[in-house]
Amino acid sequence: MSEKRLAPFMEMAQKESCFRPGSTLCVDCMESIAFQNVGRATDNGIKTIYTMGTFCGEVSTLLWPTVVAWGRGDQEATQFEKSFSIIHNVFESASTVAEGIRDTADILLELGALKKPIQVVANSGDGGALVIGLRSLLHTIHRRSRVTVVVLINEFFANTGFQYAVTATPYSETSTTPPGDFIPGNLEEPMNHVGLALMAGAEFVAQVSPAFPKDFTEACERALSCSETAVIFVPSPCIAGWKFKEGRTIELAKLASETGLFPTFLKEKGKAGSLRHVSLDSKQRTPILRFLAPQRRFHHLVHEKNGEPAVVKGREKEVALIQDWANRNVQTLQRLTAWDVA
Ligand SMILES: Cc1ncc(C[n+]2csc(CCOP(=O)(O)OP(=O)(O)O)c2C)c(N)n1
Ligand code: SF4
Repeated sequence: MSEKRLAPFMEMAQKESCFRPGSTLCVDCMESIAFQNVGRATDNGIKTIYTMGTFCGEVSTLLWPTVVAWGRGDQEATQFEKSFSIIHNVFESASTVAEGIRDTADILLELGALKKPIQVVANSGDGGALVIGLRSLLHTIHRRSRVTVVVLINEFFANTGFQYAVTATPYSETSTTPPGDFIPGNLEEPMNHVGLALMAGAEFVAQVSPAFPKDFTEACERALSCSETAVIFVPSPCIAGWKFKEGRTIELAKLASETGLFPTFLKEKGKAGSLRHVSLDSKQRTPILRFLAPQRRFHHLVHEKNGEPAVVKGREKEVALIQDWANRNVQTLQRLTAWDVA
C-alpha cells in the first residue's frame, strides 16, 4: 500500500482505544473489533462519555470488579480531554441516557461549571436499539440531540439466547424461529433501520463494518463532528449464533456488504450519500449463497461442499426469495442516498 493511502490508518493506529484487553466476548466476535476502532476514533482530544444498554458488548466487558475492559486517561487526573467514562443503563435506554448527559453537560458548560466540552456516544445491540429500544432511539434522533449512537447488528438478542430480532435475514434460524418441515425459519423481512433513522431526522447515518476500516474510520469521524444526532449501524458477525468456523468473521462481514444484505452506506443530511462495497448491477453482485453457506443458521437451506455452496433440495424457492430481498434492499438504500428529510 502506498504511503499516502496508509497515512489515515497510521494516524488512527497511533490513537489510544478506550477498549482494553480482558473482555469475555467470544473469540472472533466482531463487537470487540468494532469497540477497538470506535475507541480509537474517540481519542480526538475531547472527553468521551459512553452509555451502554445491556447486550453482549456490555455483559461481556463490564462485570466489576472481575471484568472491566474499558478505560482511558485514568492514570493522571490532568488527562481530562483523553479520559473516558462509561455508564451502564437499562437495556432499551442507551440513547435516552446519552441525551440526558448531553443536555446536562451543555447546561454546565453554559453556566461555567464545566470548563471543557465532552462528546457522548450511546452503544446498544440491535435488540436494544431497534426492537425494545426503538422508541428511545427515534426520539433522541427526533430531538436532534448531539450524540453519536452506535448499534451493533448481529440479527439476534444474542446474550439472552439468540431470539429473533427485526434485523434477522429472512429464513434464518433463531431460537424463536426454528426451521422445521413446515416453517423454514424466520418468515419476516428485516425492518429498514437505515431509512427509519434518516426519516426521524438524523444528521448522519452510516452502515459500516470494521472489515472495511477506511469507511469505518470515516463514519466515526464524521459522526463525532455532527451538531445533531449521528447513527452508525455496525453489521456484526456473531460466531456463536451464526455458527461459522473460527477465522471467518471478516470474510462474512465483507460478504454481508457485497451481497447487498448489509451494504456499506454513508449519508449526511443535505449531501449526496454513497453506497459502497456492493455492485449496483444485480448481475454483477456477489450471490447471497456465498454469505449463507458458511453459517449453520442457514443449513436447512444451503451447505458448503468442497468450499462451494450447494442449495438443499426443495429449498430453492426460499433461497431465491432471500436473493430477491437482498436485491430490493440495495435498490432501497440506493434511493436513500439521494433522500433528505424535509
Ligand atoms: C427491559 C428489559 N427487557 C429485557 C431484558 C433482558 N435482556 C437483556 S439483554 C437482552 C438482549 C440484548 O439483545 P441485543 O440488544 O440485540 O444485544 P446482543 O445480546 O445481541 O449483543 C435482553 C432481552 C432487560 N435486561 N431489560
Ligand atoms: S454471542 Fe455473538 S455477539 Fe455475543 S459475544 Fe459471542 S459472538 Fe459476540
